Amino acid sequence: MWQAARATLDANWEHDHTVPSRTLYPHQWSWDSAFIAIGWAHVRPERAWSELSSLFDAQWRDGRVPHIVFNPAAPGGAYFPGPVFWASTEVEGTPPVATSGLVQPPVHALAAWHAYERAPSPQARDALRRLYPRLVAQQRYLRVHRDVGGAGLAAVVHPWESGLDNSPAWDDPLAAVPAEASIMRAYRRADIVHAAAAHRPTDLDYARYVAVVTAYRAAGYRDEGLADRHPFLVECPLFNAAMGVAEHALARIAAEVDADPGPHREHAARITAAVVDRLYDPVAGTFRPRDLRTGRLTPARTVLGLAPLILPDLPPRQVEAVLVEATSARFGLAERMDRPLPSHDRTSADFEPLRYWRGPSWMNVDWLVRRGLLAHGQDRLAAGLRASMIGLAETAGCHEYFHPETGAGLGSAGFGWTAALLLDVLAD
Ligand code: 9WN
Repeated sequence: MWQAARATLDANWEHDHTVPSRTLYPHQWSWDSAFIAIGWAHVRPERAWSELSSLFDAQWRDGRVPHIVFNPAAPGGAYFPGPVFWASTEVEGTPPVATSGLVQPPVHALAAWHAYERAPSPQARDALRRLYPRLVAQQRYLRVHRDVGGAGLAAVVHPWESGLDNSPAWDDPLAAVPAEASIMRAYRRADIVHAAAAHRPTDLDYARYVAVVTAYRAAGYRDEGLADRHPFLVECPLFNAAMGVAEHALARIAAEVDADPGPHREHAARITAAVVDRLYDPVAGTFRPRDLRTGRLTPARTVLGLAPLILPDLPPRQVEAVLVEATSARFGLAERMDRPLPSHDRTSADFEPLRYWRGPSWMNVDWLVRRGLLAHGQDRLAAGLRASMIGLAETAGCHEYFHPETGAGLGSAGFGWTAALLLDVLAD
């Protein structure tokens, strides 16, 4: 399994970064690169640092790290929406390379710290030192420009920014975005050439994705005034938990590169308090996204609700609640798991075992939840999840996602973060 995972990373390596998939995703993706760097640290540490530094070379002047960095050598039409659609190079303060204008969950500081811990060396410390100010700028962008709700959390402006694109968590806020599936006739989706349409978001989802990007792009991807004009604004528990845990990781990195960890600890404490205050639903006993357009928590109970467990300073009451939710029939976490951890409540009527983030199991979410369990001393549950992760790759290989009942491989084969995080749990 180690060799197969390593071969997958090697096959996806592209001069200075790793593509998530040779077929579906032939460019560089932001949170993929973070997870992938952790895997490279086990086998070729210099690639871990190349992975992260090539991504941050595309950081915008305002600090945002784009969710896609386009490879100019990839054929046009290889991915929709491509560089022409985003038109990033027409915007001031952007790098010469074409990128998207959105971000993804800020798991990079956490990944940089894990990569460093797994393969510390003077070269790795130098790489960490160079990365540190860029990670700080990434956090500042989110804290300053994206605090649309004014409570210390970052809002995501598009479902793609959550990384869990078509999660049922976004159904309500997306339904308010005016769009017709028929507008997709004007475009050519590349994803359904490479993956079964039943495993992917629908045309209506895509019509809304396009409408939300179009609104942001028309405003030059500026964040001032988002509250008054933007059709999709949500505070996501996973995104904000990642932002909080990034500050914990930055405090450690700062200590290693002779910077001051103090401000990072303060930011971390503030973010954790805001996640609890804004996104915890005491009635349901789980975390839910807050739709800033309505002011309400969104109704679906998805795996996003478990993500705040990665915050090491999450109060005991919320830790307990997340454990109850995770071990319930909805998610089935156990010391011996009989099925994989699903991305959506498997007892819910809209659970779809084949469709992307509406049911299937994903290795990066498993990895985050496992880190959270370890952070809160839940070693036996963490071991159960680890065994489940290894079992998935053992039966199905390094697939993009997995059937949440049978464990069958879904989406793209040869998927980067599956291989990388498999290496990490095998090594642990
Ligand atoms: C849109 C690359 C990315 C992941 C996301 C996943 C999927 C893209 C898509 O693939 O999103 O960003 O085209 O579906 O949802 O989490 O980073 O692997």
